[in-house]
Amino acid sequence: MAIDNILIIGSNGQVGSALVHYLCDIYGENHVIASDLREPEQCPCRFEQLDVTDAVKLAGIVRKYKITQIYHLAAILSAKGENDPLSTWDLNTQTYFNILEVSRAHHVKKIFFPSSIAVFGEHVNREKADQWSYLMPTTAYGLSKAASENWSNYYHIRYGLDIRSLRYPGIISYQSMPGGGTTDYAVDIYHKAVLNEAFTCFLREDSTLPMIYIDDALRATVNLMEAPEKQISIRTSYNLSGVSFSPEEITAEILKIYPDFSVSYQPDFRQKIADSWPKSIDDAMARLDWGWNPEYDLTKMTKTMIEHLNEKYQLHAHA
Ligand code: AKB
Repeated sequence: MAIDNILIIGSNGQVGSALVHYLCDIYGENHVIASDLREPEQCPCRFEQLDVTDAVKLAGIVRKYKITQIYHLAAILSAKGENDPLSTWDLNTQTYFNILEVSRAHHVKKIFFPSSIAVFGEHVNREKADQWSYLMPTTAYGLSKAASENWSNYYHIRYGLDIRSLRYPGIISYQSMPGGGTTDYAVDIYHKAVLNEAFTCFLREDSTLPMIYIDDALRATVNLMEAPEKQISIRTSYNLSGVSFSPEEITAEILKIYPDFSVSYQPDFRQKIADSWPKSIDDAMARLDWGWNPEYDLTKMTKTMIEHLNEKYQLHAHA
């Protein structure tokens, strides 16, 4: 059986920079092409400079490498998106339409589209958002994700494109820093702890949000993409759950390792975004359809993050 050729769009971002390595390990570096606006310092596979608003260039890359799968990870996130809502909508939706149309024209077999907990808003069960919740997002980012979920379903029904999607919670990773999100505090806090610096949190101490550790997020993504087509019953996007916690809970966990760590709270405009999102989400459909089960709780994630960041900062210090 021929091995797929996979294009990752947005390979320098928080998920992309970890996914490149994960996919190279599975499919081999000759079958993975990374792409982003700028060339990274290091990349385990071939890299193509790509601004995905340029559909012609995207089509050229798809033809050149006979791409059969696309992972689309380029987007403006929730907090940054509020600086310029219309440009956020334009960029997030236009890039997706380019990918859908190029895939249709060039027979790309599978597409991964990352949606987000940002699709939820008013009229949702905040304690545990159901898969089939009414979607009334309050950010431009959330609006673009909710609309794109429905476009995914449309392209599947109308053109038979095999698009698979997850509603990612906030992703916690050590490989690179997230940028422009409301859940970013939960990555930054670990860096500050390891660097022995005080942390000022832009959310209130009791703001519980759904999060997921990067290893679980990568495993979920590739398990979904690898699942037999007949097991995929949702063509908008699957709720995906990892672990839910608040700033005071993550702080308590870090204090077990760094007892002198100090955190203060200065909620800003991001608090309102966090308040519009559910505390946890019900991922029963992902469990049922393709066997999803997270492996990281808050304690395991904290230990692992701190180990990786210590390693990373020591390497930098000795470089
Ligand atoms: C954000 O905070 O905007 C993202 C997300 C939850 O999609 N991390």
